[in-house]
Formats: sequence, C-alpha cells, structure tokens
Amino acid sequence: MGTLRFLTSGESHGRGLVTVVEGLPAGLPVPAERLKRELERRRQGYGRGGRMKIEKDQLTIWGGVWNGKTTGAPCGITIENSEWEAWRSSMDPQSCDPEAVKEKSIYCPRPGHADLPGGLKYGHENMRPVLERASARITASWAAAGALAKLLIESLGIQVRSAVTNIGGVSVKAPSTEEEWEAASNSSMGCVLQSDEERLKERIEEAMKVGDSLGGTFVVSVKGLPPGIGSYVEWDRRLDGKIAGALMAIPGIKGVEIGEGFRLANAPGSQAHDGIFIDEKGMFKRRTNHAGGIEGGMTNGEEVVVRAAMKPIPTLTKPLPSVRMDTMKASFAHRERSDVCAVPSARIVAEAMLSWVIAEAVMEQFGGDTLEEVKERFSSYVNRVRRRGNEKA
Ligand code: EPS
Repeated sequence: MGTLRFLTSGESHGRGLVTVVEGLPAGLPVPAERLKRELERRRQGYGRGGRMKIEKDQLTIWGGVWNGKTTGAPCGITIENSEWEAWRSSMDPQSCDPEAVKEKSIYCPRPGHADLPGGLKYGHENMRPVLERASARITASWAAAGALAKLLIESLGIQVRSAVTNIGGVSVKAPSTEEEWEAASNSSMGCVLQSDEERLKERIEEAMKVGDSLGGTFVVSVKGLPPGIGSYVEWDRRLDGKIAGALMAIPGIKGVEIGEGFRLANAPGSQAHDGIFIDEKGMFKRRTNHAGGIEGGMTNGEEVVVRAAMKPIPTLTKPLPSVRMDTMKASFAHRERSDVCAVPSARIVAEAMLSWVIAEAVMEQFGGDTLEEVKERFSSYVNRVRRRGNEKA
C-alpha cells in the first residue's frame, strides 16, 4: 500500500458518489473553485449524451480540509447525482418499488461493456447493478481525487496536461509548444486548433446520424519532474507500470504507450534512444525524447509523454446481437441513453489519474506530514540530482 490512497463508492444513478482521499500532507491549499473547474472540464466535449447537460456535479467536502487547507486527515468528498429523485424508486439502497425495478431491469448484455462478465461474476441476472457501478460516472470521483493530487504536485512545480489526437479516424494536430499545450488544455475538445475542433465535431455528428459511437486517442504530458522518480529495483516500483495501469483502468481504454512505444519496436537501437549531453547550465539533457521521459521504470528528467487509445462506447442505438440472461434466447443488446464519444472527457480523467500516480510516487519517495516537509525533501533531492551534472562539468 502506498502512502497516498483513495477509495470511492456510488452508482451512476444512485444518490451520488463518495470519495475518500487519504495520505495528503497537511497545509495544502484546496481552492473549491479549482475542484469545481476540474469536474467541469470532465463534463465538456462534444458527443456526450443528455446526461452531461443535466449533471452539475454538486461537490461537498466533508472532512480533511479546514479553512481552505488540508489538515492531514482523510479528505471526504461527495458529488451528487442530479437525477437521484427520478431514480430513487428503482435505486434506493434499502427499499425499491418492484415495478420501478422491473422497468429499469436489463437482461441483454452489451458487447464491449461489463454487463456479461459482471453479471456472471456477481450473479446478477438483471444486470442493472453491474452497469451502475461499471459506469464511467465514477470517473467524476477520480477527477476529484486527481484534482487534489494535481494541487499537490503543482505545488512542487509539476504540470500535467493533455490533448486529443484522434477521434474516429480523424487525426488532429498534437501540441508541441507551451502555447499549444495551453490551448489544448483549455479547449473543450482538447484541440490545439479551432479548425480541428470543428473537424472532430463533424466526425461525431456523422456517427450520431447513423446511430454509431466513436473512440479515439489522446496524449498526456507531465513537465517538471526530476530524474529518478519511480524505481527499477522491483517490478511493482516501476513508474511506467503504474502509469500504464492507472490509464488502462479508465473505462474504455484499450491501449497505453509511453513515449514512442509501438513505433520503437520497428526502429533500430541507434534511432530509438535519446543521446545524453550536458547543457550550458551543467544539466543532463536529451535532444530527443523517444523514451517519453521514462527509462528503467524511472523518470529521466525529460517530459513524460503518455498516449492512450479509447474504444468506441459500447451502448449503441443500433445494438449488436446479444443473448437474454433470463431466457438464454438470442436478442439485441440493451439500449439506453448514452454518449456517442467520450474521448475529450477521458483525457481529463487521464490527467487526473496520471496526477494521482505521480503524487503517489512523490509521497512514497519523499513522504512528509506537512506540505512544507514534502517541499523541502523534494527540493533537496532535486538539488542533489541536478547538481551532479554541474559538479563534473
Ligand atoms: C455512462 C452512460 C451515460 C454517461 C455516463 C457514463 O450515463 P446515462 O446512462 O445516465 O445517460 O453520461 O457518464 C456520466 C454520467 C459521467 O458523469 O461521465 C456509462 O454507461 O458508462
């Protein structure tokens, strides 16, 4: 168990979501506006269903924050589901109306969703409880936990940003300059260019018209990390493993690569690695970043670059063949109000999860009960590893 951890509870159409974050140092400023903003960013993007127009993600902090700063105690956050009253009769934890339960029951698993394996695993013939918890609604909780992690690492000068690179086969410009990362970060579609936003929206509209759904790819970047975060000494200490695991755990993600990942498999070694030199300030530097900022399961001081691929949403208005769980007869998959594309939201969740993994690694490596302690230990480490290049130059 790491020193930083979070747990969640809640269903997509239940009363709301509960998040408990434990292990944050005391004294971290937590501006409510910032948490709200991260949740808002996750709700944006073209191609989300009607639900995102309804949800307000009403957020309440229950503990662990006092007068705008963390206290060192577990930080409890709830996010209310806006439609709870409408769903109460079929989702109440203690006593539901049998008619309402029947009306909301789901017997035809959707290919690509958790429905079938989850129903078999937990013994739910009516798969309603499976899809309620497997729903990507829970990523609102992850965004809240990730926002706290982001605040922590930002206070150490570490910055996490993301951009969408492709939706449904339409590729768009990936950011490279500081201004471009900023533009993509502030764009609801995660694009550098306004014209690319329009192209992605058109592609989503096309899919909408024919009752289909779309996936895509995005990139997440972390700047400001010193070399040596993570470790090579055991498999479960490797930062690349933790990054890939956290991103892969986001609903719909089927592929994660660090740096030039799959392309490197085709390149000769002479063109795959990043030559080392000492820059004018006496720092170890690289002119290329094929490794995506990770070598030997540790950061190497360059920008960490992670790309992920999201499959299309499994809920389709023109459903795929399925089998009824109650009668075992051939049927079509369950249809429900759904999104057409959630790639722009998934990249915000990826920012949250990557922030989480980095914050976890930083806390494991440096520890500290107060933010001041963490900052001191982090900066003395940074001075040590950065000085090394200077000493010998
Ligand atoms: C989701 C289905 C949709 C999405 C939901 C995830 O919800 P509903 O079935 O209520 O229309 O809107 O995402 C969110 C609620 C959210 O906050 O991101 C699913 O089946 O995964």
